[in-house]
Amino acid sequence: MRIDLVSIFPDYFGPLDLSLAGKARAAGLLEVTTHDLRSWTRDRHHTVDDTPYGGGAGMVMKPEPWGAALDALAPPGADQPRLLVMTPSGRRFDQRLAEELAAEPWLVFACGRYEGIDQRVVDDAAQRMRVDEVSIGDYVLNGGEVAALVVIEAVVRLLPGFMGNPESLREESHATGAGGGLLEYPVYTKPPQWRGRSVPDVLLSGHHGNVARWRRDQAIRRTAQRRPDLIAGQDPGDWDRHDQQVLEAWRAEEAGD
Ligand code: JFB
Repeated sequence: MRIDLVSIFPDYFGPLDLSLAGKARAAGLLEVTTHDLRSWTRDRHHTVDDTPYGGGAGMVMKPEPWGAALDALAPPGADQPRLLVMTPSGRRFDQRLAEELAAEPWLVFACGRYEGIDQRVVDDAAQRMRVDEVSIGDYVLNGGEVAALVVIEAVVRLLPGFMGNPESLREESHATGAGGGLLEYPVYTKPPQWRGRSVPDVLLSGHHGNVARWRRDQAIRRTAQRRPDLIAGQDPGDWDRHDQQVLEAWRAEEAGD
């Protein structure tokens, strides 16, 4: 996969040389290039912002440098990337979108600052490439750089050949597909006693069936407690009688009976 990142703060992307994305790059699965938007300005002061039409607070990113950047990275008529424009008013990023993006050969991230990018940049690019305006969640950041790092980390670990064991991807919280959509069970390691707290006996029992059942019970109880929205979205075909009983027992406990 090829990734291009455009920003006025390309130094934000330093972490991509480390750990996850760093490994993927070393393995030749990923090629990342960062770009300074100001290199596509033409005035002496390398201006990238201006006051908003219609008035209001803050500044807006001018369309010309963004248009020149996208034309340089993806000349009209040549192969086109999928463009991700990070914005608090975008489509919510989730595991489904991460999986979709992991199947793309080429992503370009537009990371704005100030009050965002002149909307005509998105509308113009969409005439020749797939464009998604994407948000990583309902909170306010100062710019798109950190959001792009979040998306890249979620996508890169899904690249075929990146993870040693694809089984480990299937069991995770927010995994999609059959059996997915529950939060993960709690995990423990040695020592068996720590500060007066024991590891649950079943995990030391060596009884794999009981371990699997206990973990599923814990996943159901945790999900009901923390993310009732995920319980509502479960496929009834994935739930057996015992699962249903665990959920009912949890609800009874919560109700105090
Ligand atoms: C992304 C950004 C700003 C308008 C602009 C560019 N989940 C998220 N929260 N905030 C952002 C985001 C994502 N993805 C985000 C790009 C930009 C925020 N800003 C600042 C703040 C409020 N309204 C500029």
